[in-house]
Amino acid sequence: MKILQKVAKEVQEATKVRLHGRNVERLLSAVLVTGDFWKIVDLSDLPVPAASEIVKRLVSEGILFIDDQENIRLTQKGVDLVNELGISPAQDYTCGACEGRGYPFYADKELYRTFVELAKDRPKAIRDYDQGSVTPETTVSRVLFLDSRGDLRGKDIIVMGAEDDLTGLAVALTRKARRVLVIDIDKRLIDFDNRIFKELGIDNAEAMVWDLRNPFPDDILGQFEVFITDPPETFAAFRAFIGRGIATLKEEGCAGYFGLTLRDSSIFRWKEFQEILINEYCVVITDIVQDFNHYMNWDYHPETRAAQIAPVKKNPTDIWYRSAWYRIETLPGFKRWNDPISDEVFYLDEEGSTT
Ligand code: SPD
Repeated sequence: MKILQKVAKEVQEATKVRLHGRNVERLLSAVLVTGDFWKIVDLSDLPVPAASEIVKRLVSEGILFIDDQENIRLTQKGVDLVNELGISPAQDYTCGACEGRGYPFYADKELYRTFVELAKDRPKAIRDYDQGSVTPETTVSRVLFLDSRGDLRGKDIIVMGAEDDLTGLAVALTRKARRVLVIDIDKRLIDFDNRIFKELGIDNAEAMVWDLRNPFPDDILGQFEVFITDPPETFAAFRAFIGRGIATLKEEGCAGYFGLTLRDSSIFRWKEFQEILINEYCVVITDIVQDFNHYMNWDYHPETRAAQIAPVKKNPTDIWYRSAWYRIETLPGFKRWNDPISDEVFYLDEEGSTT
C-alpha cells in the first residue's frame, strides 16, 4: 500500500475519523509552507484529532520532526518523499480585501464601526456552550450576505444559539428587518443584547434565553422567513440547531444560514449532514462559502482535548479555526423537525475536540 493511504488508514483506525490518502497529502502540502501546527490544521481542512495523529505517525515514520521551537518540519526522508510524489506547497489566492467571503465588511462602514464599538464590551467566550466568537468582519459580512440575497429587508429573522457572534445584534442594528428574535442558552448574551436594544430604541428586536435541546413552542414554529445559527458539529446539535431552525420557517422559499467547520468534523460527516438536509428535511443547499467564518481564539483552549492531543504544546497565536457559511432554502413539502434531544453527545464526539 502507498505511504499516504497507509498513514490515512492507520490514523482512521486510531482516531475513528474517516480519512483518505489525499488528506495526508494536503497536510504535507501545508508543512511545506508553515511549521505551526494550528496553521497546518487550518490549511489541511482536517479535524484536530486527525491532523494531530497524522503528524505523530509521520514523525514515527521519520518523514517529519518537531524542532526546538515546536515547529513541524520535513526530514530529508520527508523532502525526498514529497519530491518523489510531486507534492507542492499549499497555495493561497484568497482575496485580501473581502477575506475570501465575497461580501466585504467595509461596504457598510457605519454598521461596521457601530458594531465594533458595541462589541468591545461583549461577554467573553466560555467553554460550557462551545462558544468562540467570529471576528466583527465576519459578523458584518454575514449581514451583507443576507441583504444581498433578499433575506434581510422586511423579513422576520430568528438567530438561534449563536449569539456569541452577536449576529442577531448586527442584524438588528441595520433596522432593516421587520422583526428580530435572538435566542441563546447563555443569559449573559441575552442581557447584553436586550440592554443595547433598549438603549438604542430598537423596538423590533428582542432576545430570550432558550436551550435548543428543548422543542420550540407553537409561537416560534413556522413564524420566520430566515434563520441563522452556528451549531457544534455533532449529529444531535445539527438537528437541534438546524432541524429546529428549519421548523421556524414560514413556507417554501425561506432561507437558513449556518456555519459548518472541518476543524471539528470530517468531510465524510458533511456528506451525512447534507443527506439529512436534502433527503430528510427537503431543503436545497444554495451556497457554501468555505472559510467564510473566522473565529477569534478562545481563552479556554489549553483545557480542551484539541490542546491535549496536539503534537506540540504551543497554543495558536493567529486565526486557525474557520467554518464554511451555508445557505439553504426550503422547498415544497419541507419538514419541520422539532423533537426533544436526549442525546448526551451534544458538544463533543470523536471528530470534535475544541470544546
Ligand atoms: N470551541 C471552539 C469554538 C467553536 C465555535 N463554534 C463553531 C461552530 C461551527 N459550526
